Amino acid sequence: MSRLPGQDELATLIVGRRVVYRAEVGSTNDELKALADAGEPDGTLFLADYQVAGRGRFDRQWAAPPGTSLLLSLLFRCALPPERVSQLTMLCSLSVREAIAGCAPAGDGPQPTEWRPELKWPNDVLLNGRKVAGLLTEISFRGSALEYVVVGIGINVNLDPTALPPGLLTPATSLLAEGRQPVDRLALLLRLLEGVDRRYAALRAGHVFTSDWAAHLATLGRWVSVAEGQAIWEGVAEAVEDDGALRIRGREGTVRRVRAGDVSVRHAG
Ligand code: BT5
Repeated sequence: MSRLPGQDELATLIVGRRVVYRAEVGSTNDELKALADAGEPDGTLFLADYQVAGRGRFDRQWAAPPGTSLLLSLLFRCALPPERVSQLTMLCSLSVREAIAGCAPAGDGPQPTEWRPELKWPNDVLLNGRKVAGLLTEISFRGSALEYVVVGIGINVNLDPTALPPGLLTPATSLLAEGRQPVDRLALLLRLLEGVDRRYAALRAGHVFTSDWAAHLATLGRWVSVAEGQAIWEGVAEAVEDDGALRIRGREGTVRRVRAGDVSVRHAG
């Protein structure tokens, strides 16, 4: 980052009030978990310009050439029952999609360009059908109680998607590729932190984000195929539940709840 968010320009109560920046790290999630174990406060933001070991789910790689992306992790310490942790992922991905929507270029015609990013269960953000961001939520327990949650967020901002490794799970894009002009990463970060802070306050006041999240989910109502470990479930994605599970109704009417997995949308039913 050319500079970090100044506390005077950040209109948040908790999220990003403390910022730790390193130009290059292994993974921002790993760095923030180590800091959390040492007592960092609720809302701490860990930011990097390059990760040599950026991770997705199931230890997959998250790739981003240096200085092209937003690579960050947020620390949440709140008394949530473990089955509600997905609400933190939901509120963060809703904030990512809102922040991205606010980056649409002005356009040269009378109509401004409109971006409608969508969510892909369980943790992707899509722009024009391609993956523009991914989230990785990790939880630490003390005994059976939640100690803290780290939500890692990677957003493809000014990168050339063709520079990413071949064979990605979902075709990728970036804000630069879609808008054909660079996006100010600091402005995007400030918008993101403000959205997360506002929604985090609502969560602590008892708000549930499931219906808002479901409203932006590209997957609902479509015929999907979900890989869960070695198993593959096919059916219509009917609903998401408060714990983040996807409910799928199979051809023979059986209903299955899938908690973690990879979904691909199929055209045929
Ligand atoms: C994710 O996992 O999408 C979660 C990504 C989270 C990354 C952030 S960056 C900051 C923080 N620190 C970390 O170490 N991680 C978090 P998953 O759904 O498992 O998708 C991973 C897959 O996405 C990979 O196997 C690739 O196929 C693909 N991929 C890798 N880099 C990508 C990119 N820049 N854009 C789009 N797809 C990518």
